[in-house]
Amino acid sequence: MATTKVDPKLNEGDIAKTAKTYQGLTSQQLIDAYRMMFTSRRVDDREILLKRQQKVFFQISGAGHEAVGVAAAFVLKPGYDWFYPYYRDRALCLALGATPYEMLLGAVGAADDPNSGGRQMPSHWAYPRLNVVTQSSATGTQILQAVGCAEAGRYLAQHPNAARKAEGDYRQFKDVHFQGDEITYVSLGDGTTSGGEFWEALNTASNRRLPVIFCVEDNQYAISVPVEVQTSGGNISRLVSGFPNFHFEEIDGTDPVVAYAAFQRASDYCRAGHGPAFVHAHVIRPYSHSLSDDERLYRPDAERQADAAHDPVHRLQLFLLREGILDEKGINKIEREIEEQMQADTDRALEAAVPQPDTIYNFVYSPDLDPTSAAFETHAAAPETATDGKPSAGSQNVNPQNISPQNINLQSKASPNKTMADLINATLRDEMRRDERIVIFGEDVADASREEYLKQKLIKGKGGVFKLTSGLQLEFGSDRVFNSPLAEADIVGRATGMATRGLKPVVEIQFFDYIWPAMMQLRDELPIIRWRSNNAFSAPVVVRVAIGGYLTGGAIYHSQCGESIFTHTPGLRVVFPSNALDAAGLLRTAIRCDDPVLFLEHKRLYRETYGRAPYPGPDYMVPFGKAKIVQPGTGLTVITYGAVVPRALQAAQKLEREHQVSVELIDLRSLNPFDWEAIAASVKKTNRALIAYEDSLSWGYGAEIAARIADQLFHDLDAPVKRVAATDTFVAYQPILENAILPQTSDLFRAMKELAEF
Ligand SMILES: Cc1ncc(C[n+]2csc(CCOP(=O)(O)OP(=O)(O)O)c2C)c(N)n1
Ligand SMILES: [Mg+2]
Repeated sequence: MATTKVDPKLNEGDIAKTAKTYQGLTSQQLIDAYRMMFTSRRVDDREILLKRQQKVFFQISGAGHEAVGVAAAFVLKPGYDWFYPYYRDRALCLALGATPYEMLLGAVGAADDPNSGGRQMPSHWAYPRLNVVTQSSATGTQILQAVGCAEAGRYLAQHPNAARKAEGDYRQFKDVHFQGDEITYVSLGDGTTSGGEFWEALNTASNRRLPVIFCVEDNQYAISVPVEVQTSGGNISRLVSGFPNFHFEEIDGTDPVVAYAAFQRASDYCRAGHGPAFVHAHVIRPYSHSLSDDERLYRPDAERQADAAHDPVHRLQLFLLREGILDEKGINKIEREIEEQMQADTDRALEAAVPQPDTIYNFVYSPDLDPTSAAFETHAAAPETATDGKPSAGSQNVNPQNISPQNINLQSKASPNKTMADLINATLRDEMRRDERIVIFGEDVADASREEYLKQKLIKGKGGVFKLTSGLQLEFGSDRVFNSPLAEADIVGRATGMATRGLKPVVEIQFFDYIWPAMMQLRDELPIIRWRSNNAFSAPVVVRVAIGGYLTGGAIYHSQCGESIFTHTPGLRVVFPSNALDAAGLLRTAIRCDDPVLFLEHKRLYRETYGRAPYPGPDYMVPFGKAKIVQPGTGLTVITYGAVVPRALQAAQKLEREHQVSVELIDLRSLNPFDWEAIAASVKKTNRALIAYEDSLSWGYGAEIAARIADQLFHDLDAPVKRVAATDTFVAYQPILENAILPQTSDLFRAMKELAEF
């Protein structure tokens, strides 16, 4: 065992009587470790007391997990490495540099709580100065984000210019820093290893040899469910041992010396670029799951007492005494100092200002960049000045008889008018040229993962099942455009981690129908990172999604809509263009803005004759929240978007031709935010409103618009507010059924006529 000199900082009484080191830990470090671990335990105890006094509102402890956290913090570097801890990592955060006072601010929900400003439960750590990234209560969502964080570090090291600031878009407000050899730490409980995202994260980290330390803090229980129910065979190390490229450790996580040595080996391995590490730390949980749980209901006394014998705080205390590093006086002195400071911190925290109710809307969206503003309203370049009007995605119309993407002909026609597919591809290309922070990934989006085939010109490449990303890998390289595994949570979770570091992932979900594995990330993570961290972190990802029906044969799983599920999520911008020009302008706004955006692309419109346009140039933008009046009218207002726009236009033209009723047709273009002013102005003029949408009728997007009109324009109405939408079923395969299910031009015509005649 190596020896070093006793640290001169040690006072007499606290004195280390030995110059030994313990797996590289000096006596002073062990004393510091004790200080941290004891502090962590005492913050828990204090919060528990405050909870019983009803001065705080929730408590979850890190008790029993202190040693492993302190050991990790001693090895890794705050503000240099990155941390995705979970709620038991109080000791880790303290040892990284968070203070007990800051933690108590979180417990009372103070305005100055650095974790969330009183928005999250205590122990949901976020310390930007330490690179501790905001986390949620959802077990396991942090793991894929940590993988994305590590990928971002590697990407930035290879593309250092991407870190530069730039004016005029989100980059102005996003500081990016990287080290080149940083490690991302992520922790989770034994129960959390049961979730799919854990396995997706391990798979990707392994495959890409990412510098991530996965720390499983195995306290044998997930609330009341024991580990053998979660994990086949009861030991997670055994199950993951086959992942290639990993360094594995299985340790007694109640022993800081053992844990320190394990983290040292793990970090050496990761920093050297060999790949990820897996530290399986056996720990204890002496305080029940949380204060809402009483473990005596499911754990007998004998089991709890056996656990208590491994209490890491007591063990280290005994170790320090036994090794003669501290004597009893020294221990008492440390503990007394901590208690005194705790009292002072508690008194201060209890007097801290609470957040004001009128702050609740702060940071739902970026406070810096407003995508509805005039800055995002630019004009199309004259066709000849457009830099790139001929992307490799084709202009051939989709044969509605066959939605199989492979059957789409890719030959561009000579016409200057391009399809929506063309213009989305061209916009992606120009934005990637302009902004090196953009990376594109998703299922099948690359031209070819086996890039040697491309280099040898053996193949043309794929570039998306609908060809929207065609040619981008060829131009920008395989580290900027690449395929993901077939796992939607993997796509969105990693993108979220990357965006937190400052990259701009523009990811693709191949079919809206398959977005649901990513739903936890899309609902509980991506849109809420800014709000829940009180603006300390943000993740302005663009998620492009092919959506919608009218495909003749699309059936249930290639025709779904469901946009209202996402417009119901605060923090997420949702746009849904109906034509090529709007798609280009809205996509550019989505990429340059500072909020996460769900960009819905209707498959039926990708290559439709309706709505083609020349490429509007590399700076064309359409602001969010601004509807387009497709045609003005006075007889009634039709509010719609997406693939219903051309159908409603046909119906409106027929109504005018046959019944001389002029219809004002509004294409909302963006659904959150939406253009209430345009709706209100129109309904005040026509006094009649019909909302038409492709999704099933009940609880759909139009329900909200109808309710607003009824509420705020009641006195302007001459007729009930009407809706036309799909039936309350999924979309069927047989075309006769599909026609009956989805709103058709004839349905729209009938509803418009009835409303006009009311
Ligand atoms: C996705 C999800 N499901 C359920 C819960 C409720 N819940 C909170 S903690 C927990 C148990 C977690 O157990 P484990 O991963 O072993 O961590 P431990 O609390 O034991 O440290 C559960 C079920 C949650 N937060 N998230
Ligand atoms: Mg557990």
